[in-house]
Amino acid sequence: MSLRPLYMADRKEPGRDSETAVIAKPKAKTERPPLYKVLLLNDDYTPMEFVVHVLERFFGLSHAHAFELMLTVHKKGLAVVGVFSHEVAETKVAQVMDFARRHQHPLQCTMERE
Ligand code: TYC
Repeated sequence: MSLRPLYMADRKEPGRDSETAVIAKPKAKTERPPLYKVLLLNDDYTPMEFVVHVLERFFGLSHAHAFELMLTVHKKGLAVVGVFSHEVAETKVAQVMDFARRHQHPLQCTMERE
């Protein structure tokens, strides 16, 4: 014969109510999806102003930041111009490559896993 009050009759753990119950913390194992670097490559023919425009238009950079990054690519051969999810990186690369092709510039843009 139970001595517990009637309001606890259905509870599995005597003495624990909903305010004091210990709940096992779920293990935080939600993995973040990989990120991808979008790289712009230097070449000898694409006009500097065109590259600056690309960086402003497709990567949302200010004119000053776009100019600085264009110069980095020009001097170093390549630079990371952004880091995105796989889908967004693919879209950026396709937009840049299509825009360059339509303007008949040999500008190259690629992506690689971070
Ligand atoms: N090297 C080009 C020039 O002298 C400019 C340039 C910069 C081209 C960056 C491509 O990704 C590039 N006109």
